Amino acid sequence: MRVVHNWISGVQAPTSDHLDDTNPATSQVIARIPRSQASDVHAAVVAAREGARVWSRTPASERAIALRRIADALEARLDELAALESQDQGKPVSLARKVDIPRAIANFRFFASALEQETLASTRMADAINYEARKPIGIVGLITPWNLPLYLLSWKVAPALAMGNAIVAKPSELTPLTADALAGICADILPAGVFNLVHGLGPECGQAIVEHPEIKAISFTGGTATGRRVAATAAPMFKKLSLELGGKNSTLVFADADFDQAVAGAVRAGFANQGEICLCGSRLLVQRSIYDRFVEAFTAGVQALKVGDPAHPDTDIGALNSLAHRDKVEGYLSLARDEGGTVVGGERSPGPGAFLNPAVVTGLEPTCRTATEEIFGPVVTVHPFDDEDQAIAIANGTEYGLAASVWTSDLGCAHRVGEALDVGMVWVNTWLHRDLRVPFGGVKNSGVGREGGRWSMAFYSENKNICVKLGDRR
Ligand code: TXE
Repeated sequence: MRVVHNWISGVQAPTSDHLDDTNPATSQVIARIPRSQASDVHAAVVAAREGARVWSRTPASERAIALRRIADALEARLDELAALESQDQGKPVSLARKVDIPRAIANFRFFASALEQETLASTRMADAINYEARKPIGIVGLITPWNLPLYLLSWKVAPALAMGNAIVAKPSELTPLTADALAGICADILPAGVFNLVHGLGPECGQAIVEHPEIKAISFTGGTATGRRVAATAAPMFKKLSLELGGKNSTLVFADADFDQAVAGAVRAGFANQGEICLCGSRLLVQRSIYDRFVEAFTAGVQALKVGDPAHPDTDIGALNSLAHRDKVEGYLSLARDEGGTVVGGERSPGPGAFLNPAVVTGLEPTCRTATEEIFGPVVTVHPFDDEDQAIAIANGTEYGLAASVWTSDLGCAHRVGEALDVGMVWVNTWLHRDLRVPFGGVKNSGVGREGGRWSMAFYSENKNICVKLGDRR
């Protein structure tokens, strides 16, 4: 049984109360983690004060070196971390090894380079020069969810460190293990107090981070309902806030798309990571002329996905993140039937784990609850459309606005639809094809703000303008 502690001031800090951490594929308790309270968060903030003082004075070139050392340390333990992530989250170890951990490594290397390459603007007046300067915020709070644990934690930690901040971070209580490993790596590389990790429940530990007066910025990724609570606390305190929330993303397939490419793309978009990615394409919109043929091919592709032991190299779909989450997803399958849908798949697998076969749902109105609420599991609803306008109207017909993918061979259609969709990110003839320089984030109930590249650099720093009056001619 692994015993996980908080990491405060570069050392493990035990706490009195604990929570069990379970492997969702076996329902076995694999670790005990702290159930931290406000006092633990405050201890982390006290450590972060000293961390912020030292780190903000550390030259950018040295900060970049530290980020690269963290990346190297993660890379050296890639297989171990992939196995840990898979055991903790339920995802196939092949996915963790190919995506989650390599992306965490890339996050640190990317922001080390971004920091070294950054130049700031100056603006010339007739009798003065303005120049921009960046300052660290000080102590930032990072709160992350259970679907892509190290991928998303590193996405926030790397730029926060690059910009000279100290951190108080809280991973999801459901997936604490790779965060614990990262904290141990940081303890060996960063000055004491720069990276502090506290584990615990959202309403107790997470809330304490959001409301701590010395934590001046919050970057949160999680559900929309929780994001609303985080914003309600942080906004009156005038904290910088970045919210990456839920999604109910459409995959739009036009009749002129490359059929096989679109089928494969729609299957991947719908079911990667068990459908537990905020960017997953959980609403499949198909032009009517190819609808029947596409549904048949798509369903065959979904049924060919191998559901099973996340540790097995051939597994495509592992366990959902918890039995409770599986119950939530099953609740939506029942709702789908109640709303008149036909469900193919969605059966439980025998055994103690939170396994669920992927489900394809047809026959639903695109405005029904199943087709507009975030399920966050291996469930895709399929809907026909006649033309671009109808496809855009259906795709924009949810409270979310995170992402979409458009499959067509007509560039005009791709641009018109891409521009008309009320989302933060559109992929054309691909999905989840990511360059770390581009902005990431959503609109409507999918969140506030953008992170990624220069957007992250700006979020995790305070921009200052200094205007220097030039002396009169002599
Ligand atoms: O997220 P939560 P959960 C969606 C998805 C999922 C739903 C809930 O629909 O079913 O959100 O998932 C911490 N103050 N997404 O329960 O509750 C919590 O401890 C401060 C989409 O995992 O939002 C965890 O560390 N923090 C999302 C983090 O917030 C609080 C990915 C996320 O937990 C808190 C995950 C509070 N009051 C879920 N309450 C995406 N966009 O990728 C909880 N937390």
